[in-house]
Amino acid sequence: MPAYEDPTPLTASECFSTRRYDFVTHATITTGQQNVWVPLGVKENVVDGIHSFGGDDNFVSTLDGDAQWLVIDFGNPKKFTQVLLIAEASPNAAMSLLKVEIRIGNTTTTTAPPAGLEEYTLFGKFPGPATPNQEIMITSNKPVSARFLSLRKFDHQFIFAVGHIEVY
Ligand SMILES: [Ca+2]
Repeated sequence: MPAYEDPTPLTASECFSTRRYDFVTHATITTGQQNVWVPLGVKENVVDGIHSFGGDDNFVSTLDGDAQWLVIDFGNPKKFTQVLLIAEASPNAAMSLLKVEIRIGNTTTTTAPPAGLEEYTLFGKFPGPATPNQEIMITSNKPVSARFLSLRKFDHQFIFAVGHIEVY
């Protein structure tokens, strides 16, 4: 078998998909402190455009309440109506994803997160608790335009973990 070669305009075929473009893919992400006991729980897991529904495909924070947030920067304002959250695969999802607020904004906050996230407009809430790999779709009643999307967890009895986020 020949080794893989990247397609050229002459060898590639066009591919059409009805899948909507997810604005989170390859966006920039900032989070509270990652949990050192979960070395694979890096924030980049949330914005790589892939979700395996496996145990290692999450961002995982520390137990510290000040670490239980994330901000996604799309680079420029995007218009969307839906935010999809996917909980971690473990039964711990019941403790790692609940009492979450999603907020949106168009500038960086003047006060550092997580407190500064109050400056953003509320998009929706997920009271939880989540079930393993639960797909949580939060829909706005009208399209919004925002460059920044934040998540903040308000129950700090356990770590904050989120497997995946998509925005349409
Ligand atoms: Ca991922």
